[in-house]
Amino acid sequence: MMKLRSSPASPFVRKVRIAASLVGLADRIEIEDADTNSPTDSLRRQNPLGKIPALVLEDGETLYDSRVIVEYLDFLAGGGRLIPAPGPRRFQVLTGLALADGVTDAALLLVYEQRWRERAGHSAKWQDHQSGKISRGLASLEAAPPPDGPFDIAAIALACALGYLDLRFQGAWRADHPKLVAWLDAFAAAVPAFEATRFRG
Ligand SMILES: N[C@@H](CCC(=O)N[C@@H](CS)C(=O)NCC(=O)O)C(=O)O
Repeated sequence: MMKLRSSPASPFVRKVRIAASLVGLADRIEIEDADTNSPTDSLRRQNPLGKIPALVLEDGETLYDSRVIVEYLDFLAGGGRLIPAPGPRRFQVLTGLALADGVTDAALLLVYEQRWRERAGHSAKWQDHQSGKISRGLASLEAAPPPDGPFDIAAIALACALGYLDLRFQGAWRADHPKLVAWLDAFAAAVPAFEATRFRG
């Protein structure tokens, strides 16, 4: 069995779990929680960055980050299912992935600001800077929403970004992004792993 170092609320872990399910490899992956804050957790030996997800292969080698893991799973499944083969479409999908992951990164930084810094150290300027990435990213996706399938790595990443905004920011994005709301509904209906990996903390 491969081992996925995880945490139940992580949007990047969710992306890998949904990808694994879509390519039919979920039953070859054991989910093992990691404590990213603990210096003694083996995670920091598996991934010096101390970040999840990290996928420990059967021979002990570890792959990270989520994009690399998804590419590996796609490769194991025969290739070209979640990430197109080299060609123009591949670069469009990878750019869509970068945008969705960038929204998630900015949302995580906002959460980490609350979690890691004392209140007196909170910076409105920094928070605005990160919020701007989220709002511009969502505005550009609302203007040209992705297709309602087939769902590739960019679509999975977007669903996880929106799911994370629902989880940590009370779904405030929904009011101004009706097309993305409809898109996420279609994704959830077509991809049962989305609901199955929802954090219920
Ligand atoms: N680019 C990475 C981002 C992973 C990431 O930010 N993971 C978060 C949890 S969702 C984490 O491990 N945070 C702990 C830390 O930054 O120390 C990926 O795609 O896997």
